[in-house]
This record gives sequence, C-alpha cells and structure tokens, in this order.
Amino acid sequence: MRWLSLLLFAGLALAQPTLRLEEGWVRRVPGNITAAYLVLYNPTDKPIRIVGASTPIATRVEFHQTTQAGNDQHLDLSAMRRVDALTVPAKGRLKILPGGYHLMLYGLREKNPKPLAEGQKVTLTLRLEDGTKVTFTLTVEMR
Ligand SMILES: [Cu+2]
Repeated sequence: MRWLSLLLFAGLALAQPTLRLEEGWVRRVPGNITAAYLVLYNPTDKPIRIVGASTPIATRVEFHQTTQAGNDQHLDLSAMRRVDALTVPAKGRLKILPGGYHLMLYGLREKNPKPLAEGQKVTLTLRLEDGTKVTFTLTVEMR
C-alpha cells in the first residue's frame, strides 16, 4: 500500500505543469482586439519556448513586441511587431508586460456575445515547443 502511494505521488509530481503563472490579465476594451499580459516562471533548469497560444474569447492569438515605449496603451498597430515564439529562461521569468511583449487577441466580437466584463475569467492555453500545452486563467481588467 505504501508503495502504491509513493507511485501515485511520483505520478502527480511528474504531471505538474512546467510553467507557473505569477500574474496575468486581459485588458478590457470595447473593440475587437485586445492584449493579454502575464508573468511566467520556469522552475526547470532548461529554457522553455512557447510557440503558440489560444483562448476561447479570441479567433487568433499572436505574440507581439512593442517597438515604441508608451504606445502599448492604445494598441497602436504601427508600434508593435509580431514574434514567432517567446522563451522563458531556465529558473527565471518571462515578463509579458506593457511596453515590452504582449499577447495580441483578435476577433473578440466573433467569439463573445457580450463585451468582456471587469473581473471575467478567461482561459489561455500556451503551446510549448515540445508539444505540451499548459492552460492558465487570466482576469479581465481595466489597467
Ligand atoms: Cu500587438
């Protein structure tokens, strides 16, 4: 019986997600496009590359880098560029925060009968380079 418990415990430990979400929110906007921000911690000793993302509230999610400080607030399309992947360093953090990177969410109107509401919970699934997927819950906020 003790061995069985140990095996179960080991199994659970292995099934733990490789990335931890420390902070995450989706900006509440009236329009069809918004941005999501998150801080991810990688507890492993290898870098983790994120190659894709999806959420039920948007038709498409892209990784963007803000190229001019300050324009992030208005989601100025001329002040951002798309990047293919994001890397969370080994035993370190990736801060996807205003002025740096953001996740661009397109097609909100197609997916949501009502505009996003303050405090609404939104799931976001990240696809890692090794094929695994991790899902986090973000909150819709006006900030
Ligand atoms: Cu963008």
